[in-house]
Amino acid sequence: MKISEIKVLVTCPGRNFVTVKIVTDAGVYGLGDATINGREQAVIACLNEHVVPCLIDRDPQDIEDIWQYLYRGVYWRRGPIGMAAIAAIDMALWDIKGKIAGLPVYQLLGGRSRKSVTLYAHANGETIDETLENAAALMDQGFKAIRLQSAIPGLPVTYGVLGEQKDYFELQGNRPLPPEEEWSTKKYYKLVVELFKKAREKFGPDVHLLHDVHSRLTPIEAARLSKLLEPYDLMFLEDACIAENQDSFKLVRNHTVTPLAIGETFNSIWDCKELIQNQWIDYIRAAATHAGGITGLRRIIDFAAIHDVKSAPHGAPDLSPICFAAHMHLDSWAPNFGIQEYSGAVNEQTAKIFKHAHEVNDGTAFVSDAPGLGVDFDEEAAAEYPYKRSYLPVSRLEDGTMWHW
Ligand code: KDG
Ligand code: MG
Repeated sequence: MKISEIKVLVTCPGRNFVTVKIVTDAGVYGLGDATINGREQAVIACLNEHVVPCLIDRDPQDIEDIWQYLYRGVYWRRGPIGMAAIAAIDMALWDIKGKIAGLPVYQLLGGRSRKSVTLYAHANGETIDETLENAAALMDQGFKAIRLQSAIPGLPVTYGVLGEQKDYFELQGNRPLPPEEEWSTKKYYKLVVELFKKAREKFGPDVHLLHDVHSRLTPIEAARLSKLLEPYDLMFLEDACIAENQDSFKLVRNHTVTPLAIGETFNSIWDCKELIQNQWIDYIRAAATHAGGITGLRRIIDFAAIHDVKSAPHGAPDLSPICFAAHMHLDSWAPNFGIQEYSGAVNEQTAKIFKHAHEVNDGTAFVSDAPGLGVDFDEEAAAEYPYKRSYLPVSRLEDGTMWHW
């Protein structure tokens, strides 16, 4: 069997998605997600110019060799662009292998470790009361784990809370440039501790509560927050601070028993080796699209398993339904699966393009038994929504200093 064609397709049904379609001479094709929010064209160029020409006429069944060829065989290893390109090719090859075998990908990984995949949903609000009302509505739908984010009084925009705006696209208006957001740790501490105090008062001890700091704190500030939140028993605190220097998490860890999670921007096992082997974190949140596909993420999950770290893959709306499917197969298989992030159903336009039979019910996802990843891509429907340039925001401290977003 040979790879006869590889298409790199971009569509914007509300936000940009980059999809790779590998076509074989046997007529079977596979799909992969290569979306990097705000850097889509860089991945497209990397794939079209540097990756696709090397793969034509190769055997699509050689998943491991192709992964090594694109990773080890390239002098400029790692990095988000190169690893997203590898990821999309890798997912598409697993999709093809499943279709040839007539098996869903989770069977190729070793079979299921559980019947279904527990999800955590997002409750966001302009006020604490609104956030808690939204959380109550999610609990009524069956969600047993909920991420709480609430607007910070005194700051014009807060991460995760967009109010009337549906997403960052709308914040950018007709002149797409990165919107600027302001940050104050002092104002945040007060709000977030109050949020979790009220949440426990209202919901009691059983529901799993989570929170994403989105890397806005320094390591010692992160340690302080983790400690302040201890009485409210979080399932995990996400991205408490940046971990480019992985030692930062040693500092946080040494001050708290609040479980810690990180990893959505990681590209390979080398971004989290110390975090995992020193057990400074409890959940690794890497995504198949950004960490080298199913092959790359499976390696991270296996390494995490022997250090008692659980998987909790990224599930933001800027990962396409193909990535979500790849995660559900990994989640179904992984012996050390923790929880899957779920940011809600996709919009109608996206559902028209990415068709699948995976189901979400009662706060739980059920992976489809269709061969491969179980997602199809309607190229005609996708062509109705052309690419639109878009950026994520940037963040500054109140005195104007550039800060982490
Ligand atoms: O592109 C950025 C988003 O993926 C990110 O802000 C989402 O932090 C995120 C999360 O936890 O889903
Ligand atoms: Mg996050």
